[in-house]
Amino acid sequence: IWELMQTYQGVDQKSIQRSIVNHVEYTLAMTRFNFSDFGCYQATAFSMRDRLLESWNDTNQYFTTHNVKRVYYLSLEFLLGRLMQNTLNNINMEKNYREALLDIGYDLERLYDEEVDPALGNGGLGRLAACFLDSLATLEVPAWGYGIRYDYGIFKQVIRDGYQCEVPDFWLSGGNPWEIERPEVVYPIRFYGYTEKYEENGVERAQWKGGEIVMAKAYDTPVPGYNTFNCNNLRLWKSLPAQEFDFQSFNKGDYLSSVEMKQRAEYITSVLYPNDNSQEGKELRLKQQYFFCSATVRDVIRRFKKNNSDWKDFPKKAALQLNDTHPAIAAVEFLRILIDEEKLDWGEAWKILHSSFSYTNHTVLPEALETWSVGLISHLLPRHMELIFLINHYFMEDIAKKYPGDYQRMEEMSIIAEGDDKQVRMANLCILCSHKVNGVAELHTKLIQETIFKRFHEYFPNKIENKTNGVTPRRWIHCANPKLSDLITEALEDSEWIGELERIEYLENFAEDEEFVQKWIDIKKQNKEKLAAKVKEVLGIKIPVNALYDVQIKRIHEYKRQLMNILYVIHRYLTLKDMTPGEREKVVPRVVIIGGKAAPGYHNAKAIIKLVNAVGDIVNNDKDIGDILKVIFYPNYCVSAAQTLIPASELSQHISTAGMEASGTSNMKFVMNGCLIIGTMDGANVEISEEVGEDNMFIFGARVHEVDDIRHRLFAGEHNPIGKRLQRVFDAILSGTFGDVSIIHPIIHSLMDGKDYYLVTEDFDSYVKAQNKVDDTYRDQKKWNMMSILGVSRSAKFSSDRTIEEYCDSIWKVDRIPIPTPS
Ligand code: 26M
Repeated sequence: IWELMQTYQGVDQKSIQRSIVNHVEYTLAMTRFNFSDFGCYQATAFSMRDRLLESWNDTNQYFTTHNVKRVYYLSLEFLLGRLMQNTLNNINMEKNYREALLDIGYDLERLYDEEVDPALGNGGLGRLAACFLDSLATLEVPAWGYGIRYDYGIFKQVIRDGYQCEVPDFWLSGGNPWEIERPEVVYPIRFYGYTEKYEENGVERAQWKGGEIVMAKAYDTPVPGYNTFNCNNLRLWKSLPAQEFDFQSFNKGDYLSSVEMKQRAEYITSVLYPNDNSQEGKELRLKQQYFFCSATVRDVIRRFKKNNSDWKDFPKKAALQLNDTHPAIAAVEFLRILIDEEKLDWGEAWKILHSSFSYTNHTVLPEALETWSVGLISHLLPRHMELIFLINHYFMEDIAKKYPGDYQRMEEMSIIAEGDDKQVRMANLCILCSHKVNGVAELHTKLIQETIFKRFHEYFPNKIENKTNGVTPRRWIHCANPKLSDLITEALEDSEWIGELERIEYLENFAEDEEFVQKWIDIKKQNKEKLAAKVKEVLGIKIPVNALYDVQIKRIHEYKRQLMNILYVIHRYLTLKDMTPGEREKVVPRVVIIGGKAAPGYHNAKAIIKLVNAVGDIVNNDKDIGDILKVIFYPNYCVSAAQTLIPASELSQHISTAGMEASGTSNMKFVMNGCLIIGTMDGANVEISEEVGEDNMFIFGARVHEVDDIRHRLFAGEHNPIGKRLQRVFDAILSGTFGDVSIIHPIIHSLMDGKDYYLVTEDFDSYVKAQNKVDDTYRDQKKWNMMSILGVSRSAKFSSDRTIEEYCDSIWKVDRIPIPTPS
């Protein structure tokens, strides 16, 4: 059989070409004499998938035979980004494919651009899941990602008249060559209905009956690691109508309602909810959550049972990680199956559940903490609601025993928030069901221990711990910035650093090496040129390459303070206008780029986008200003855009109100690409400053411990008078300097009234000072470049490989299992 497979698996030019052309003709049914770039992209992807499947199969077979412990990463979002370049680099075949394609007249880089960006995520949380998959595979950890195969990913952002418009992203329209449909892996999923109780040997169990059945079908995407034969899997579920059920209605003659039922079933996995750090309690969202959790838990149990017969062994074979509370219902589903179907008693079931589940918190924002109404859960998942009440009942008994009479504490710790509209607090449920809970940066973890989860931290002192986020250097240095990657490899004399980022420390020795620094400068310049060309192509605006590229790209949210950024830009513009042409020439030219999507229902975020566009329109067309200041709103920010923007940036903004950004992860990507940071002491910025040194960053603003007091002062009406500079900025906005931006006026007025929850006015002066320091430093290019190189050389901590190693050691207790390379 191995002999027969050589057609596909050869690494020589002819084999690669043969497999591509075969796919053109037999998979795509196109003619081999003339195929488009898109056709060639698809055929090339199929030929790569063939290779991946071989190691995918070997990996899974090996893990099954050796009955190893697996990690299951449950997430409603995986923001993968394009797969072709990453895959080719991970399997070390980029060069072979480039040459093979060139020989038949195709340019590999052009093919990369043919790929749609699979965007099944909102932002940081989804992208983190994708970086984790890459590190898990690279570290040879047996791991599967589980999620939803949405038909529509995050919407495409189009700007009309300066306002955001949302366009559906039907990413599957051209087919998806990376996935494998698994028609044989299907599970029935129940909704609604009722429960029937019965007692068995003194244990109360239930049968969940009636309601509706929807089928879950699996789609697999291979996840290759860097420089290993191991290949993990990402399994995404799609909803389908259940046949048997339809026939019932059909037989009753209710044809139309049977069709409607089918459509309702398919609707479940249609669309990713575009909220980021805010929740709305929509029934369809809860349906998505349960649908995916039930299918996943059943699949995990089926795999366990293939090789094991004793339930007590489950925690030795499976670790389930909940990516925020979104998959929380998986824990209850697992408990339900153990008790009602596997007939375990409560104590046994609870122990197994608790030893195998763990939960990551990604936010302290109150509007993002998930709650579901008891009424909705009872209606949709009646048995789960009963089990949640039971879990809570036993827990409240324990609390009452430990703190007799402390009703306040019981109220705080209860899973159920009492009131007219009783709510289930999903975070409390997750903490109880997990043996470990983690925050995503040191500061964030400390905050959850001391604020939102304070009582839990007192009661379970060893449960809540820190796992600082990380990002994969494969995608974020090696693929996004190939020239920088080559230079690092040249300096370090081999490419091992890509798989072991600790080695990058050695780069420090080159921070003042003139030849090296010159190459460093040239690479940044080339990346800036590439971005400038892109900006010209999408916006028709010419941006100068000799200016400082200042970038803020992330979801638009008030706490991230894009508003403060643009207010400063206006201040800079007004200051330039005051100057004589001679004075203006001495100012450091800047290109300010802001990009990001606003949740469709988030009015204030959308108003900020309008303001940025309006300011750009005026500034970019002002003859007095010319190339000294350009303001760009980069539309439809996404993973592939990030891969162009980050390598071209010189300064990036991470300026959230202290205490509000759990970690941030793009801050790490920017540092790895030689970009300097202007930022607050928030999230992972704190740890970045510890690693690279405070002198190598531009830190400003109120610190976490000051924020509460400042807010109290502001809201007690004791706000400082708005400074002259900021008042002038407000006046310009309100008087129409930037056209009709009335949508932002209410926000400006409340800032002037001191209603400034995010401390924009409070931090403004210190922000201006930091910006001045940026300009001064940029004038000293020698210093700037040294800071840039030092940043990269001290970025090793922020590799997601380090993060994943920590999860493996202290949460999952799993080992690295390299599979034998085929001879
Ligand atoms: C909730 C309800 C309904 C629909 C969607 C949501 C929802 C989706 C995504 C809520 C929050 C979501 O993501 C939050 C998020 O991305 N948090 C970020 O996580 C990153 C990784 O840990 C951190 O670096 C960021 O600081 C944090 O904001």
